[in-house]
Amino acid sequence: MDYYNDVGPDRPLYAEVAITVKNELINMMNAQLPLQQREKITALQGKVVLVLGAGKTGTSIVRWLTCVGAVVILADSRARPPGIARLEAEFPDLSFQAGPFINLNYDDVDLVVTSPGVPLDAIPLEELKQKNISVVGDIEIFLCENTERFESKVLAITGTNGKSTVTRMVETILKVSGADAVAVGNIGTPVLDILTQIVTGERKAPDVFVLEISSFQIDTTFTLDFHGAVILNISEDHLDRYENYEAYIKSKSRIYSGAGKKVLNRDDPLVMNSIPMSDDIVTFGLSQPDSDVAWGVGRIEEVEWLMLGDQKICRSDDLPVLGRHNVSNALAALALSALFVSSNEIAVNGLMKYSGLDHRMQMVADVDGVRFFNDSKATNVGATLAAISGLSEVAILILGGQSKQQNFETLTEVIRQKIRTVILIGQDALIIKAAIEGAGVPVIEASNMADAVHLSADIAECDDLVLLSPACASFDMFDDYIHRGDVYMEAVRSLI
Ligand code: UMA
Ligand code: ADP
Repeated sequence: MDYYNDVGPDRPLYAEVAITVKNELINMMNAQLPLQQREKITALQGKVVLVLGAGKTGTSIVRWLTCVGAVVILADSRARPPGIARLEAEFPDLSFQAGPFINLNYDDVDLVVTSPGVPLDAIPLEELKQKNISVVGDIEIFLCENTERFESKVLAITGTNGKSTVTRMVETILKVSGADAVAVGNIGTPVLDILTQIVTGERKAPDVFVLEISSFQIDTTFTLDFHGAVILNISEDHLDRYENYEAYIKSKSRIYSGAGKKVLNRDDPLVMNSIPMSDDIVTFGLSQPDSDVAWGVGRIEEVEWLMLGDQKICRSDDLPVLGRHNVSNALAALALSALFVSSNEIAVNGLMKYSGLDHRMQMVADVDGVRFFNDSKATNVGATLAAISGLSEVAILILGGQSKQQNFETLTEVIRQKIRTVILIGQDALIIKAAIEGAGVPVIEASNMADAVHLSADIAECDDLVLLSPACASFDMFDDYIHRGDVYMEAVRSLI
């Protein structure tokens, strides 16, 4: 079970419990917040607010609520969650309750604010509905407060893969264009931490919040009214949290429910079918743009260009990132940024300053003509598929870990086309081996990451590329994807 998407060394013990978000639960959440209730969220002085989850988000919620004068109770399923000591030091009077949320006493509670990692079926929604107690996430509070107090613009970015990349690209483009932009949300900076800093005078409200929002966060947000929003792509992930794939798709689609510009991926039929066509839609994709509000690519005299309608924007081989998926990400970032940056030239300047994120197609070293890339953040098949598809050369692929019941056969065709040898690591190596058999390339099992790197160095020929893109969670061997990438890079550097 991996509803932490491979982040954080503190895997929860309660993860053994079967968890699904049923469609009715999301519907119940959607229906429970009529307009008149929203003021409850922004007028919390003296109100009793129960915060579920003592992680990064929970901590930011406690800070915010304390700042606005609410009476805070913090709850966590674990007796001593890792952040609790720091929170107790920061808030000595904090009331903390441990144990299953179903067993908590909600009688005197005015509002429940939950963390994204808490599955909805861990919360007694029916009981809370009867007691007229709303359940919201931190993003809902942030959006309501922002509308009431600051009126900063909000751009929202979701998708199965590429969220952090596009969020940082947009932030960089906007900053270079002179706007005060800040990336927040699922990318790792909880929105309420920034709001607290604004109201305490530590920083001013930015012109634009670039919000990376996960489907878990969308499920507890109701004021989904963004200046612009994009679903980058949809493929199977988090199926341990959703009743089925349809529920996951439905969750993502809600990002378009507001009034702003909707940016859609032409190459992804699930995204294109998620809302009816309308005037406020802009598209992007790896095909020739078919209208003047479409972003795409076009070939002119043997050169591939990123284009808006029939205007050339920049050469794709000038982009500072590797792979076709990153061309798609760059187009999405340009399309969203265009809501604020009037000149394409300035936007391109910004895009060129984006330096890439660690553990995403990160170049590690060139060892005797063999280039090693670290794509440890590829924790699902969709990400690895994109990474391999985007390669123009032959590669050796290091794959494996916890397979999360994904369908690895999806990789067979690209492996056949682009991969010379697959090296498998991790607990589900045999399952993956059976699934990719049809590719007809040699598959070798390695005992650990160092072994995998040494094997790949032995096999590789000059001009080959070695790619760690595991398509799996890492918890069987590592603390998280960052640890996995670091171990890989250390092994690669030891070859030099
Ligand atoms: N907890 C319970 N009971 C439960 C589940 C969790 O008590 O049933 C407690 C845990 O014991 C722990 C706390 O909740 O003390 C953790 O809360 P959390 O899982 O919501 O994690 P946070 O630290 O608050 O981090 C969250 C996001 N995590 C998840 O959605 C799982 C972070 O995204 C995000 O950066 C952060 O808020 C700030 O917004 C990470 C992620 O993996 C990167 N996101 C997934 C993804 O990208 O696919 C959705
Ligand atoms: P997220 O924040 O959605 O997890 P990241 O930008 O951190 O996305 O990238 C995660 C993984 O997905 C990386 O391995 C990266 O190479 C891959 N990836 C990035 N963009 C895309 C895309 N548009 N389509 C498919 N995979 C992608």
